[in-house]
Amino acid sequence: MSKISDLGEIIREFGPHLHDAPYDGWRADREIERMVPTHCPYCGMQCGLYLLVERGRVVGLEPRYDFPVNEGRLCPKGVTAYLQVHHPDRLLHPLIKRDGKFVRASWDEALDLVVARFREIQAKHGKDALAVYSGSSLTTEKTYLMGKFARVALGTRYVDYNGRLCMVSAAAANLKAFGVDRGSANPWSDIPLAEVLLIAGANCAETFPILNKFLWQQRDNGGRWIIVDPRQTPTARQGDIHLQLKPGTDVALANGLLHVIIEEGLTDDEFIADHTVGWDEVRSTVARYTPQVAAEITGVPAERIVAAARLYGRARTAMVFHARGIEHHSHGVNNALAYINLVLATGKIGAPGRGYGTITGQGNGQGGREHGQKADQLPGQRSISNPEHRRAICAVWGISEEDLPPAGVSVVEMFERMRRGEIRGLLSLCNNVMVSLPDTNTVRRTLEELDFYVCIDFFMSESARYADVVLPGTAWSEDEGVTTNGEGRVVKINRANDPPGEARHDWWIICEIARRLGRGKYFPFQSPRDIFEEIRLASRGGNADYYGMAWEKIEQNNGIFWPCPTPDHPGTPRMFEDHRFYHPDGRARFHAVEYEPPAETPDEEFPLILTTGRVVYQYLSGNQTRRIKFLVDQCPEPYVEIHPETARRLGIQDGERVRVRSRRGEGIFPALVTETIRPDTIFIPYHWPEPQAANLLTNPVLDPVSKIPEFKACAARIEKLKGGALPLYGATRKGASQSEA
Ligand SMILES: Nc1nc2c(c(=O)[nH]1)N[C@H]1C(S)=C(S)[C@@H](COP(=O)(O)OP(=O)(O)OC[C@H]3O[C@@H](n4cnc5c(=O)[nH]c(N)nc54)[C@H](O)[C@@H]3O)O[C@H]1N2
Ligand SMILES: Nc1nc2c(c(=O)[nH]1)N[C@H]1C(S)=C(S)[C@@H](COP(=O)(O)OP(=O)(O)OC[C@H]3O[C@@H](n4cnc5c(=O)[nH]c(N)nc54)[C@H](O)[C@@H]3O)O[C@H]1N2
Ligand code: SF4
Ligand SMILES: [Mo]
Repeated sequence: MSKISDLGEIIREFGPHLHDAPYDGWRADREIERMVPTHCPYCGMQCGLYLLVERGRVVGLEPRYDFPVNEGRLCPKGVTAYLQVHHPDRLLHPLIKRDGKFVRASWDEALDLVVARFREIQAKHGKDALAVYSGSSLTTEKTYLMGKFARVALGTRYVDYNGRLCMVSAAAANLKAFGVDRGSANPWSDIPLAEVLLIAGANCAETFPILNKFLWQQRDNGGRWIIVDPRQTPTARQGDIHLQLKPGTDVALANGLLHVIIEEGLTDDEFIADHTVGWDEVRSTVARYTPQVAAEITGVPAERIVAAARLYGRARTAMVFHARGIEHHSHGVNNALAYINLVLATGKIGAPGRGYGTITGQGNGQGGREHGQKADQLPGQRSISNPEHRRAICAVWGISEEDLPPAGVSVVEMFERMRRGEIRGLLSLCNNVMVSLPDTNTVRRTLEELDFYVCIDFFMSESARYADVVLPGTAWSEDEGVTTNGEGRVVKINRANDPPGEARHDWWIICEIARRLGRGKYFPFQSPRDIFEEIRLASRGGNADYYGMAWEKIEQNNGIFWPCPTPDHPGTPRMFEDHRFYHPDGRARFHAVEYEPPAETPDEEFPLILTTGRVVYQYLSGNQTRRIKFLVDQCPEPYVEIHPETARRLGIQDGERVRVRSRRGEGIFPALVTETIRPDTIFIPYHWPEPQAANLLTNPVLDPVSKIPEFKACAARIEKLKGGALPLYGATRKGASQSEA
């Protein structure tokens, strides 16, 4: 039988329903009893805000002027974030599925069932028959707990996290090039000091709106921007040079830029000689990428490539940033390495205004990839395959080395193993695979076939609907802990209200399952602070060293940048200042990379390139933002961006509903006919579930190193619907890509 007997009933009970600002939040006579300083739950900027508490309820928020990242600014998601807290859709008690329907259960009943089923599965199929899938919208304390829980409580090798869909290509490239993975080598306050910014595959205006504060300061100082994106995004429109490349061709573009920089004598030969390894191979590789060759592959005119190379190469100070546009590819790691080559060849790193960064996605995208919830990682950015690292962590955890499982596999590979029946049960916290994993049709079948699936969330997600047990966890305002923002700044999240109904803290739920599995002595935590204290010890001596931090110290300093190895250490806002990198010889590594096309390229049957991404008004799988009326009013549904030339050829009107099809699935979307996209490319924002999930179409092929899926390029076609589809204005018109930034 299907795992869901009545979807309508689930939606009626658990939403998504729309929720607007409660009127009494805005009464003139309201009595705010507390203003709790904390940070936005959404993106990696981690803007500072106060939650306003009245009679124990969060009734509003105010931006924090004292927090240097946002200085009183918030974006549309930030200002409405508090509406999640007492939202009518909140999950208030545990649910157990019986005959395809969710039935209310007590905590004892639900947890006993979880433990009994886990034991049964492991007894029958071995320890590795269970998998844990976690997230990075969690505090670092919880992310640490998830890695430890998988390895120590369940004893399974299978644990991974949603940063696998997000940051891992950049992380792998950083590790290869610099020997350490801190997304941004520089604090964002360096941005205004750069003469030139090169921003590749990042639509900051929509995805990191408050970063614009720094970007515009840089412009005010006379700075210039080079933007690399297949779409003329709100970010690209503000740029000086827009390199509107074909999706998936960044290596050719970056190699072409470096070719020109070498030709024009703009390399920093002293820096290359003193601080790097591998230059000769890179130089001979890029020799083949003349501007003409690069133009041929990327579709960007050769003279623009030359102009951009000169602008970046001649600048005294400059910074390179990239995000998922170059990383969500089957060659995502190579894409990032190609841009890092530019930075190293010109020595533009390690000084104010000279720098590099990948812009981290989720609120705790950085912290969530440091302390052991990655398939191959142990706390402190240690490797689970390194005997010395294993020894260090086993000593902290008090387990013997034989009991520490080996490396697991990435989430997409875990799902493959579920499909093959090797993994039979799944515990997930903080992700929504039915929207966010590629190839939704296969994901759905996999969830249907799992023996046992437990989901911890505070809203019923499209994935949780397939669970056997749903446990109500806590929203960000209900717990304490730390997150690390995209700069590497560790900040403190504070508690404003109690969990509603019978909802429990995520960390309590995990520790309680461990206790009931008989592993309680390894999880003695009474509070998140206890967990933080263990992270300090477990990260000590690792790359991401938090040993010198304390919650109070973090709050007093408006955050502390890691590494912070000793209690008297002030933290490290700017990495590589002395041009010492983290490889044993202190040198950074060049990597010669060749252009290779995406796994799927257009052909007669599927003649267009589909790329996917975001809009400013929705967040990730949308499980949090598709319930907030203001955000839904601005952008209620996905759409497909089509160039007017392509639309004309297919006879498609702006606003008309069309079918988009790929080798894996199809969906119906209103057409947004716009000149801002390349004629060979279409774009769909991915925040919605079936039947309008962009991921019904995407290709689950992985980068061989980082194992990130190719969300940003697959082959697709557009079909006109028979019977004439009604144009739909309004909804799509308000899509942020259409608005002037
Ligand atoms: N509003 C909002 N903000 C968010 C999020 C959200 O969901 N909503 N999510 C957060 C998270 S987790 C993340 S990871 C970040 C993501 O932040 P971004 O990476 O900025 O967001 P995307 O829209 O996924 O992709 C960025 C751009 O890549 C371009 N692109 C597509 N293919 C290519 C290519 O081959 N090469 C190049 N150079 N560019 C390409 C797209 O046109 C798009 O404009 O945003 C964070 N902030
Ligand atoms: N096609 C396509 N697909 C993509 C992308 C793309 O650009 N294109 N981007 C990818 C990227 S970069 C990312 S990061 C992923 C994100 O993909 P997911 O991580 O799967 O999506 P989220 O919406 O973040 O899911 C988080 C879930 O956990 C819940 N949650 C949030 N915080 C907490 C908490 O503190 N406690 C508990 N218990 N629950 C919590 C939310 O309600 C939500 O249901 O999507 C990826 N998928
Ligand atoms: S920029 Fe990011 S952290 Fe800041 S308010 Fe918007 S979503 Fe929140
Ligand atoms: Mo992300």
